[in-house]
Amino acid sequence: MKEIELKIPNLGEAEDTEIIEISVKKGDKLSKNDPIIVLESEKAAMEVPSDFDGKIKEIKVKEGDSVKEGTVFAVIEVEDNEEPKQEKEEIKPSSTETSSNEDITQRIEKASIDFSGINAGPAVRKIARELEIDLTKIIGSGKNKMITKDDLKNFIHSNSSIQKIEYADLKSLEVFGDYEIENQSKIRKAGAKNLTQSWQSIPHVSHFEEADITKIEKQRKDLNEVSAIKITPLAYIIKATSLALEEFPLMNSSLVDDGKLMVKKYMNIGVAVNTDQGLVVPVIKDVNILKIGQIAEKILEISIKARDKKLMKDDITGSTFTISSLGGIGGTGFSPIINPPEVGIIGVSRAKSFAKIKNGNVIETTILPFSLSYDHRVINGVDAGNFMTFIKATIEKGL
Ligand code: CAO
Repeated sequence: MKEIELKIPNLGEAEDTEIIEISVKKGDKLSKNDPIIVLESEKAAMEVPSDFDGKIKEIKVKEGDSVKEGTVFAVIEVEDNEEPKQEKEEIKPSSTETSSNEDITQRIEKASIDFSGINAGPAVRKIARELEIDLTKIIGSGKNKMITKDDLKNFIHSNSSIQKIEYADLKSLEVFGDYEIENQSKIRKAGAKNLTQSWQSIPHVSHFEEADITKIEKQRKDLNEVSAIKITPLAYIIKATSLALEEFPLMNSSLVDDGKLMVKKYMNIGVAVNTDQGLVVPVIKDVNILKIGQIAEKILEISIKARDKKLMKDDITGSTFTISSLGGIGGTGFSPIINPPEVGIIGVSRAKSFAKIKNGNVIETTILPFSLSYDHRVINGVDAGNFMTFIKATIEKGL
């Protein structure tokens, strides 16, 4: 291996050049032509790409530094036999007076989106190209109406399908009476953001079902006579759901990248736990291989950890499906909000006793209402119906 100093190339007529972006960090592996830094002069901005395949050993500049031709801005570690590109091009800026800058602009844009005549630097163009943003729709606030990164960010925010969270105006409300202002915990704030994002970006549909849990209730009570820890109906629902996820893998999937479906082969169920700081969703891993008693232990363990603020990153990541239970509280049904990137969530409500007529006799049954909210981009009504019918049948036949 050898180390090579990377120097600011010939910048043509550009003077007073400033580093506006460092696109890499120490240790990053680079291929030839990967961008390393973006320079900006009064007239233009330009991207300096790598001439080598290698690993960044050191960055010698920081954003905001002024540089000139020959300034060493980084050191790259390359294979001994690595040679720089054959023809070393002069880097020319993509300036407002576009005539002298066509080559770099074209090289960067790869002609995929026509930005000709647009006054924007390569960094802005690069992001716009990646996000398929039409720069002609943005009015630049820079010199000569140059589109700056902030212009682009503002455009993305104001046009994003994921809108900012809207809050009520305090001033217009305070006229109606006394009030107190309370700060929100970080968990509540993060929850508000995630829920808003999920609600706005996923087409949710909810499906409602009921299961006769008379049989498992008897089994549960018998188990509770001998079990050291309390087993609640939730353990059975988690078990039945894990079996349903095995049977209907579509429900255990995520939409990824450009819309491909990632179907996961492991079943990790997130359980919504209410805490003083807000809602958290610890994960029970590999639920499908756990027995009812083990699931009950896990529910207890994660709820204690959640309420004692002892959850670690590993406890709250990697879920493939979520269950939210309000069974301990009440309600006859609710539509839970999907926990992205999952495609479904089950909401459990409170079981009630009903009188049922069977063979002319009145018998007591316990009915559990539960619901499923699903991502309609992935799951159709029939898929949801089959999934819920499977859970109902699994619970009713006993686990
Ligand atoms: N039907 C009838 N009774 C139920 C029931 C159901 N579906 N689910 C639980 N119960 C009973 C339990 O058996 C227990 O009864 P006892 O007190 O007589 O023993 C009681 O209700 C309390 O149960 P629990 O809530 O402590 O235990 P759980 O296993 O059902 O739930 C946990 C654990 C951590 C999920 C729960 O405590 C919790 O935090 N729930 C709130 C989740 C939440 O906020 N969801 C909403 C998200 S959307 O905003």
